[in-house]
Amino acid sequence: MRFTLNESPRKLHVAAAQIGPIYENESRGEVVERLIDLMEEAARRKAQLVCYTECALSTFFPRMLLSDEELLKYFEKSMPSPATQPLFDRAKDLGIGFHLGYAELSEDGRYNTSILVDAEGRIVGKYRKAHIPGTAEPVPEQRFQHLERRYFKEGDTGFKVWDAFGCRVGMAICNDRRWPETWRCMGIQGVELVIVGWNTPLTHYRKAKSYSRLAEFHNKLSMQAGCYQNGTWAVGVAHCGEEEPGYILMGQSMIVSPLGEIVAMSYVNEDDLVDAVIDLDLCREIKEGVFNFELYRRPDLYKLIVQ
Ligand code: ING
Repeated sequence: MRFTLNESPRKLHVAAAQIGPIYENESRGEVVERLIDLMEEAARRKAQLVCYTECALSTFFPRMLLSDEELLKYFEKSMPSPATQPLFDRAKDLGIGFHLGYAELSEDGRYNTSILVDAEGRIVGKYRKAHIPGTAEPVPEQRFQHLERRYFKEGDTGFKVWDAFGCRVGMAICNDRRWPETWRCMGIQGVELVIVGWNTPLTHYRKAKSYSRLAEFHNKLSMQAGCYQNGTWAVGVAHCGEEEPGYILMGQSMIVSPLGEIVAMSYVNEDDLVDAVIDLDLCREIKEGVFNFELYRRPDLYKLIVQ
């Protein structure tokens, strides 16, 4: 039996570095150590790109109502920041690229942000979360809040695609993955790999009771549809586990093919590394086939979508 994958000139070894519960009293330094442990495992497995999750540096603080002062301790004022410099240094030593989601404090406001860093330690891409879920005001009867609309401005970067790691790479963050427009904007730019981190509370807010049993299905549905309908690979990375008693975040870090198949997925709710060697030329089966945009797409009929 011929092992042909190695002959594919465009293969990339990617890894999803899932992070388990991060407790409120855990320091940035302790979290970065966990991230570096996962990066070293990725390097041992010869991965070329390790992907972290959304807001990977702290507990998922939008569950709490915080004062402006308490809030600021969760934000990075620069990138690299003093806390994340060791991550950049280790990555450069190991010659491995990475994706990182973090809470960004910039001169024009607070954003839910992610960056793509190449194997030389250069930030080659930056994305700010467009679709900000939850509420700006606490919901009185809820034990856990989801105050992302209080803490983050809606992202202004739009959905870009960069040439990196020998392919076309895009980024999205959490709720973005549920919106087909996110994927299509990158699909139109020829994306071949989408990296998306998530913090998805299984303990859905009260009004979502009707579908909270479907949380894991909706996650797979969003990821698999996005990949298939745009002919792209995706690496999805969870921040998961029980952050405090009764507040449980979903896992399911996964790698999905352009055919819409989940080729690897985490089956635990703690720190975990899920990796795969992906064949980027598989995207062409879709991009030149069933979803050949040039041939089949009808933008003349889609104006409603942007009105
Ligand atoms: N979290 C959730 C997500 O989109 C959510 C918010 C949960 C929206 C369930 C709708 C239903 O996965 C973040 N951080 O966006």
